Amino acid sequence: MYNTVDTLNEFIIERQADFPYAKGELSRLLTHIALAAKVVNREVNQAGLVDILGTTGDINVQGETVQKLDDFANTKFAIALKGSSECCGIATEESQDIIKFDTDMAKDGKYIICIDPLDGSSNIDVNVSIGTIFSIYRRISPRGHVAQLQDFLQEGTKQVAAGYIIYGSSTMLVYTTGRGVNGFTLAPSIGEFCLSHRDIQIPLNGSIISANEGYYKQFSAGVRRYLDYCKDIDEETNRPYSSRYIGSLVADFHRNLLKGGIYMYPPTEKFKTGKLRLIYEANPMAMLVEQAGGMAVDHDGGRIMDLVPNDLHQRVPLYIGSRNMVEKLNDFIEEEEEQK
Ligand code: P6P
Repeated sequence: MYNTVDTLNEFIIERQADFPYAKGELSRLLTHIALAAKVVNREVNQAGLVDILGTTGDINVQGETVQKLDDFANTKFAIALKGSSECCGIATEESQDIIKFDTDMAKDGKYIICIDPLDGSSNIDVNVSIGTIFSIYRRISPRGHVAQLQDFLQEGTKQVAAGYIIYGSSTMLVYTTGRGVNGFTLAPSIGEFCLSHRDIQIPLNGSIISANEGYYKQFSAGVRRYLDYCKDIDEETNRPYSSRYIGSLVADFHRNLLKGGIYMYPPTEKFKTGKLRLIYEANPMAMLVEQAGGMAVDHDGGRIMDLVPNDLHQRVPLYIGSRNMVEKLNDFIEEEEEQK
């Protein structure tokens, strides 16, 4: 008797029943995202072999050099989302303004998507895992017309779905529609994402800290004290913790989601409001981590998903991961504030 394999498509259909009023639009959208992920995955895996490495010479809205694979991923996801006819527009890291889809079917689309097509792309040339991050909202502008900016400036609590694809030793798609987090591993032999991590829960405690400690001296006193606390020797609380940081949010987040840990990007001299972008990095990761039992806050200890965006590319400080670790960091930051 062979083991039945839950493919992503089967899982999406099964779970659609959870949403009695769902008519399949979100399911179709997720299916198109998975298709684009397979196309991007093929190129990422061959990046060292075909002329897709290196840069296009363009500079994106972040002032970062656009790697060819960035461009490729951005185009493939935009084509797939436009073709789904369920999405009326996207906000992407690679474009200053929203991209409004103008076909009649797309204009009638119920959803908008915020996407970082290839996060961590500076790691492409050194073969470190990179990822795609996406966040799905219901539009608030009237259907039958092009998307409007306010569709994209909703707080994270309004997300209907969020997820990422990690292009690593294996390629995985991890997503939530607000009923838990599930992970699917791409089986190249059959070209299907298969359920491999059902109902992911992040450990309440962890012993991994992920931060660029090259900026340690630029961090606030509270953050520095937390990092020092993590390095104290205390067997009872399993310290010192391990430091794991590979400069690719999706890869660092994914490891901490499965094993427990905290990812931190505090304010620095260069990024005084943090480096991570709210609508297509922090919010989707915050929805995932909360659905998995974790926590995501900014430097004031406020819930990331409560922040009301005022700009498509707004940056925020991000502390995200195991609940007890995020709360402990928050205590150190609050203590610092009280001493001011
Ligand atoms: P730094 C990649 O550019 C990214 O947005 C995240 O994926 C990653 O965690 C972070 O920036 C790395 O930033 O300043 O440590 O190189």
